[in-house]
Amino acid sequence: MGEPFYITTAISYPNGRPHIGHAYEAIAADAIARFQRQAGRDVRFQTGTDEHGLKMVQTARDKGMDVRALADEMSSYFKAMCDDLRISYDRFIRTTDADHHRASQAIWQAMADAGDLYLDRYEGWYSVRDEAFYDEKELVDGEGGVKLSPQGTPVTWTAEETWFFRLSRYQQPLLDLYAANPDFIRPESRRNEVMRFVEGGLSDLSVSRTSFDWGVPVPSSAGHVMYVWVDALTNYLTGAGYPDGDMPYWPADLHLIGKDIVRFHAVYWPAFLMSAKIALPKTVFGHGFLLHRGEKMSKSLGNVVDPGDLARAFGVDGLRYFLLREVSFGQDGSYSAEAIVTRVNAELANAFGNLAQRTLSFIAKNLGGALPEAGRSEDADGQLIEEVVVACAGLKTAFDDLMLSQGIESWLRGVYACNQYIDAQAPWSLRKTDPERMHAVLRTLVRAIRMLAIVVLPVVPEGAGRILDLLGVEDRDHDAIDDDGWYQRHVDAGFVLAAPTAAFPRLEMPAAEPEP
Ligand code: ME8
Repeated sequence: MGEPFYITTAISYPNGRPHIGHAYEAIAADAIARFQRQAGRDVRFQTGTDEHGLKMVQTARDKGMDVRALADEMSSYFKAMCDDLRISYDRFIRTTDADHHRASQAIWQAMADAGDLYLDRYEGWYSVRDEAFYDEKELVDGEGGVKLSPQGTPVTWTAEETWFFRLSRYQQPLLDLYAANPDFIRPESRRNEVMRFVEGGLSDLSVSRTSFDWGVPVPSSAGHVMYVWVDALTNYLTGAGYPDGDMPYWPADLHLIGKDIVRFHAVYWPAFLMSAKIALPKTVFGHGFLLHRGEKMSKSLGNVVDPGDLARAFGVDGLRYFLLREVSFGQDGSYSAEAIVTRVNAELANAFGNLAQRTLSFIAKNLGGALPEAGRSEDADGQLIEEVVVACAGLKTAFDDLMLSQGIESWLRGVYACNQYIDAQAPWSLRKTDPERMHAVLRTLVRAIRMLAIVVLPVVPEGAGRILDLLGVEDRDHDAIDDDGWYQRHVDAGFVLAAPTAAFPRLEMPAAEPEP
């Protein structure tokens, strides 16, 4: 096993059903996890649901449901979404899990032992939607003079006795951390935002609540439950085995989250960990938001679509490919049915799917499925392989640096090079005139398709997996890409190709866009 690589998504609030933003984050994390597994890392991938807090209590009350029943039901939809989208998580954590309560109480105790917790009275603004406290100076005026959080959500005045965490103590240690580790917060724009915020000064943070009891009980403090973000952030440690054992996957390599919750992950979380004397995660990456036709998704606009419906309409691979290819990772992106259909048909179905389909069915039909022997090679063959090697290396370098769309662009350059090659070499016309040359061309194409299918597996695991299954390719790690001997060994082993079915079917424009 290689070096550990621990990657997490945010854990979602199960106060409603999952939406495309949740699907996007899970898909991006999954592509990175699959990529790192191929690179030989010992990957641990965690996702899940964040089930405590006032938002859950209020939603359950509005629905006339028991809060635990609401959490159970909605959490199951998030898990089903992950399974539908082929998210290869190792653990789907629920913050109501017993080991998570233990971990949360252990980190609380460690912060208390460090002298960082004290009891006082909290008076200030709270947004239930964001589950966040805000300073008066951060608020903005909404319609009719109502006060709104900087995220545009309603705030209410709260006053209660709570435990406080001495966040103010960590201003300088946090600034030192950002300065010493430029990759701690990515991308750069988010890093700058966080640095400005911390430079502005940090107030101590209220970290317990007494007005409701749906949370992790504070150790030795009857009537207090932890502020939901304290327990939510601790999920990453729970999944790593805290507080028992040697925690081989900690510190986390990557917390992948949306831009709206960077402050919690890049300010509060490292401060809690420093206080508890636990190693800090290496990178917090705040991805952008997904918009529908350029507009924010919201229940009131009626444009919140179930990701399961999108996957049924466009295929799991189609949806995954579109999201990772279209959105420059870290920035906001927009989707629509036309954009998905256009992109998937042009790049996945035509450029790559059709290349594989034409090549493999030609071999199945005309050579009885036997992979051609060497034939008579020409310079163009070596050139194509070289271009494909460069394209695959480009994807690897980009994915390693979380530049997902750029990685796919590099892969596409390899795919387009194959298309130009097949058009220029026209193996179909060589069949009668020059079979020796045709053999060399087909052989080159099979080698190129194998490499391109392996490297794109993290993005489109089903279709690329189907092509590799057809070709009888078992070894799918990065090492296999550069295995020049594969083809000949495979031929020598007498492999016979079956007639292929399309790995990436063309999409039809749906008569109506999947409805909310
Ligand atoms: O914030 N586009 O949960 P959540 C892209 N429980 N990403 C989006 C999005 C959109 N339109 N809308 C939301 C929470 N997200 C907390 C996290 S972690 C210890 C606790 C992202 O269900 C959002 O940024 O509101 C977050 O990363 C994730 O979906 C879950 O959001």
